[in-house]
Amino acid sequence: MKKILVIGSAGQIGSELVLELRKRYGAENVVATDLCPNAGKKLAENGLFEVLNVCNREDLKAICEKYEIDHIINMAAILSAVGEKKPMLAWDVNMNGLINVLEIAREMEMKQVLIPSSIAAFGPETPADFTPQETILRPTTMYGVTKVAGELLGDYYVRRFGLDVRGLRYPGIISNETLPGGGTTDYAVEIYYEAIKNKKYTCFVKEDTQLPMMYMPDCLKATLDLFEADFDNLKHHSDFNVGSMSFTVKELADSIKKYIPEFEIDYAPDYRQDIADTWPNSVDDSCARMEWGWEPSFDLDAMTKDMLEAIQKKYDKGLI
Ligand code: AKB
Repeated sequence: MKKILVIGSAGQIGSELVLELRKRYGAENVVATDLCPNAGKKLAENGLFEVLNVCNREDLKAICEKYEIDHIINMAAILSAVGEKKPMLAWDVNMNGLINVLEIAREMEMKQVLIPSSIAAFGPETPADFTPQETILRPTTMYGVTKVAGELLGDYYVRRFGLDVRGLRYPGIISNETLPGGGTTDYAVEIYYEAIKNKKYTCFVKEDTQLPMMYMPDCLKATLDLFEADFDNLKHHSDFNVGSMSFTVKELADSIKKYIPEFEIDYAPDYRQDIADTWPNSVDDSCARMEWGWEPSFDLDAMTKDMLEAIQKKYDKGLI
């Protein structure tokens, strides 16, 4: 059985991914780690949990040895918006954390490392519509710089050391369990919470801003489908485009109005508009479809219905 370490497991994706991995591989085979002991409380209740700063190579190695880890999924990252406020922190966590993971995996001859990339790897010179898999990668954010470097490093470890490294370029991820923290696409989650609580939302990007997005069930599916894919079928490794849906903020607000007709939105663009303007409108994910059978399930209205029902339940129980 695989012995899996998930780093940054209390974050938006990690918190749900760990639970799904534990269902598939057994709680005793999935070790969740996070910087923040409190954030990991829920994960510690139903399985193994360790406090870990990915920048501390000795601690990371000790945990890998203790649990005889042979697969690492590294979700620890500083996202785009916080990364622009604290570029050195973004470099430290995203690059030094990553090289620690890759080096320990290489030294311990692990079976696989999965590292997330992002649509932030693209930049203003990248074709914005149906962005190809192979294209111009000249991001203008520190987060984007670390994502491109991470993709290149991952592919380097595959070629140079024969380590199995895989990664996806996540679009904005929308979910109702754990809030995202510090990203440019966070508006697409906040809007649902505000629609339920206050029936109105002030968005930090303009109404015609269009970005690729994905609902969490599809995000988990993409991550696990790639995690479980046969290495021999992969021509790409650390940089798969994965598409699902793509919409403007106005289209998102209109989708919410179908369920909450009184919902109102206004706009106060801030520095995150400049980041969003450098990212694609939509991506071509045909390589992911061909190499490991990627296929998304949710569209905008199906996601909106699900999101609003889930958040309404939390609201009714007094949880938000
Ligand atoms: C962000 O907005 O920074 C992230 C991402 C697209 O990688 N959600």
